[in-house]
Amino acid sequence: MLELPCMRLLTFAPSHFSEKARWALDRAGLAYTEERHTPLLHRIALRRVGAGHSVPALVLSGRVLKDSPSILQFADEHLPPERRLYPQDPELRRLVQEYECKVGKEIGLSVPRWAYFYLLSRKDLMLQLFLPGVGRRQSLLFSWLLPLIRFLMRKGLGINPISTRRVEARISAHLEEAAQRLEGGKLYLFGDRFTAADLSLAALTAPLLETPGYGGTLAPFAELPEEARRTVEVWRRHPVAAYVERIYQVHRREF
Ligand SMILES: N[C@@H](CCC(=O)N[C@@H](CS)C(=O)NCC(=O)O)C(=O)O
Repeated sequence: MLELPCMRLLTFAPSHFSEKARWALDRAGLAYTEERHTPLLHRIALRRVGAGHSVPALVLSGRVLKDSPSILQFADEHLPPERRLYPQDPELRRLVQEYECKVGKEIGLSVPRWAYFYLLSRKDLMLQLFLPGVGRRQSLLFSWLLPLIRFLMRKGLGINPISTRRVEARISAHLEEAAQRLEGGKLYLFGDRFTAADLSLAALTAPLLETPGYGGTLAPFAELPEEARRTVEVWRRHPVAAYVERIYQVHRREF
């Protein structure tokens, strides 16, 4: 394992964007300390290190990487050419980067909006999801401030029944498109190797599918309302679910 001084990865326990970053750092064999925070209170820690307003953020000595694509690119610099996440071929590299950005918008940003519609009002599930690994003081504060945090998150993310149907349709459409890309028994989204595109699609959909090996916390399926369970069941039967499971089995711990 390569030791670079002072690497800290700031995350939320259930965050799939954080899982993306963890996966790439693990793949590159880079040692880091994960520091978990909770929504809204995380902004204090991020401001202190000069990051943006979202997790993951990777704090290195002298600089901060403020989002998952820059963390993947940094990790990639520490991988041998045959295990890189971004292809050497410029055209293929462009396609992979374009896809990483697209799946971040269409699945990445939609998953929390969809899930919070069902979870925000459940204090027990919110604490179960967000508190593992968080410091004692922040845990108490999060638990105490949850009604306010819930209100601000609902308002800030525009969570309501109509937006929930909209993000649900966006997730389903993206899964369809990915399935088409994989048609004909293709193992990977681009070219014949595992790339940042596969890592991104797998990490960002895994919490919806409860894929074995997912490194973040998950809301227990049985605790979800019936309506949410029905949607998740449809997604779990989608051909992309089997692809995500295989990508996790083969590539999540291959180092
Ligand atoms: N484009 C960013 C998106 C990260 C993102 O949306 N993170 C969520 C958690 S999964 C977050 O920090 N939300 C809180 C906020 O934006 O205040 C990335 O790829 O890292």
